[in-house]
Amino acid sequence: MSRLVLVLGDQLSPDLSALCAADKSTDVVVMAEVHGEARTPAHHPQKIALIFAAMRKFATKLEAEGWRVLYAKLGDPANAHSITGELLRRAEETGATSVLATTPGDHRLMRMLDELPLPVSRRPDTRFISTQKEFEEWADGRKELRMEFFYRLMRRKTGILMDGDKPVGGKWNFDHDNRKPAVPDLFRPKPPRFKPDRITREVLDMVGAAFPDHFGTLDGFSWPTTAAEAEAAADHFFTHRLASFGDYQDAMLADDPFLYHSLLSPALNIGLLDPLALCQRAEAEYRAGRAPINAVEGFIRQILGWREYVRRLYMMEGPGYVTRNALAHTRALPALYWGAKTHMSCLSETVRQTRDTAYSHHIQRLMITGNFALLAGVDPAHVHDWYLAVYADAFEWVEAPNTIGMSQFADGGIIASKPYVSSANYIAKMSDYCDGCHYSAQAKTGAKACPFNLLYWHFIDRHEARFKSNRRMGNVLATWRRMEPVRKETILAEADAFLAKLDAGEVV
Ligand code: FAD
Ligand code: DLZ
Ligand code: SF4
Repeated sequence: MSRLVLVLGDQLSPDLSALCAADKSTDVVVMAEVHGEARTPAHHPQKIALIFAAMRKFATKLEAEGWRVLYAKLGDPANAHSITGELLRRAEETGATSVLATTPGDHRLMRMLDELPLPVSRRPDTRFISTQKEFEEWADGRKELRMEFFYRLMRRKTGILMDGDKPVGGKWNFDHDNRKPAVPDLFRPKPPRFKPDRITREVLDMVGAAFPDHFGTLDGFSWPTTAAEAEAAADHFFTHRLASFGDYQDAMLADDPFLYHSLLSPALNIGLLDPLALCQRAEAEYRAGRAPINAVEGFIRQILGWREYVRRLYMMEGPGYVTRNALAHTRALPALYWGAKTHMSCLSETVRQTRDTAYSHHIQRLMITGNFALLAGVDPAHVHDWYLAVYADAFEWVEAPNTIGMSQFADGGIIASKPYVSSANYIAKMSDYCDGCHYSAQAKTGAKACPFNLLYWHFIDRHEARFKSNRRMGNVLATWRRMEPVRKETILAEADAFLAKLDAGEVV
């Protein structure tokens, strides 16, 4: 009796557990482009195009390897427009009586599969370096689940950047060396662009026509859509950009949004690259003397540390995680996140770049869009929906811990030991956004006062009671308490006036 083998849009890996467990001669692979996924939430058109183009090419590859693949294109008249609808349709069509699946990356789809009126055999997703058991044993009984300690466990487990039982370079973490601002440099190597081939062009046309209302442009689409292209992108990064990755990891430049970042997350998250192989390659660059330890450790920590940690935490915390709101924030997401005009140059640049490329790097996500939403008290569920929709690499298992936990402190401090909030100082130091901004990063009050300066103290004032026992917030709270009462009143009144304008939809 044949089974249906489900391959989702972010499961495009030859070693997918469901494929490994299936039998080519009897089982049938099911893949489907569906509105149910593309509109949950309304994803950036580049992200939809990336997934559909990569799915079509992966399906062709599976067929060439002898698999029978039933592939539904978005425009097929019989398309059931949901993953479960497609499985039921294909079961009827083929007479298959059960489904073999690799556990999906979000709780929503797991539940949908659990509710399918067909037996579903779910295999663990083995495309990670850690296991869920390993994480949960590590987490068991710990008061705090800090990434840094799980990362060390992963270093020891894999032997990556280890000399015997000691970390290479004598330290586990070189983050302190990774805070240099950048200056414009015309000769900085640019990430490679992958010119759309015939299949990608067909998908781009279709996506443009099917989702005209989604935020984001398709022009300039150049994401890798096959494993071979993704390997070429990785190769370019390791050869030309890894060595400076560490120094400029936190820097932001309006006209050079990618700097030395790898841009590998979309390909990695849909399964075109293997995380362990990327870490091993980075280590090889260090061992060969081609990249310094601060760059290589910094890069490896993001994948072996953060990526593994957030995956495991998301799975452990369960479906309720995305609804957490520890700071009880309720403001609606301001229209400027969808491109409405703003005088704040850091936000308008980051949102513009997001619209044009479906990408921004970590510090833009954390310290510009995330920081502003947190300071302004935006409902974390709205912030979560935005991040999940607008980035090509966004899948709930990785996006939600970063947004709900790291960025919005909405999990009450599971991931971050203190909220990632900052005034304009940090943005002025790490970027060139403030040059020529309508506001002044130095002005703390008055018409030109940077909104980040006003909202920073507004946030501290609102949450003083909550953070009074947090040692890492001690200095900030003490500064606020010591400030002249008149000055405090001015800051709070100006911040309130700013928020009122924001809520009224005025240009701020
Ligand atoms: P690089 O800077 O080159 O880093 C190398 C790789 O490390 C990335 O490709 C990525 O796979 C991994 N990585 C780096 N930081 C993290 C992290 N914090 N968590 C997990 N993996 C990490 N990353 C996603 O992949 N998907 C998301 O939906 C996502 N949402 C985010 C939301 C917020 C609010 C924040 C603050 C961060 C989010 N990140 C997310 C993490 C990070 O911003 C992106 O992984 C990174 O910007 C991807 O660009 P890159 O490939 O050039 O990364
Ligand atoms: C993100 C996404 C989109 C936009 N479209 C599809 C699709 O049409 N078909 C599909 O199989 N997968 C798609 N995906 C990826 C799924 O949403 C993803 O598998 C789940 O969110 C779990 O990570
Ligand atoms: Fe952003 Fe303030 Fe700098 Fe303007 S002055 S770019 S709003 S941090």
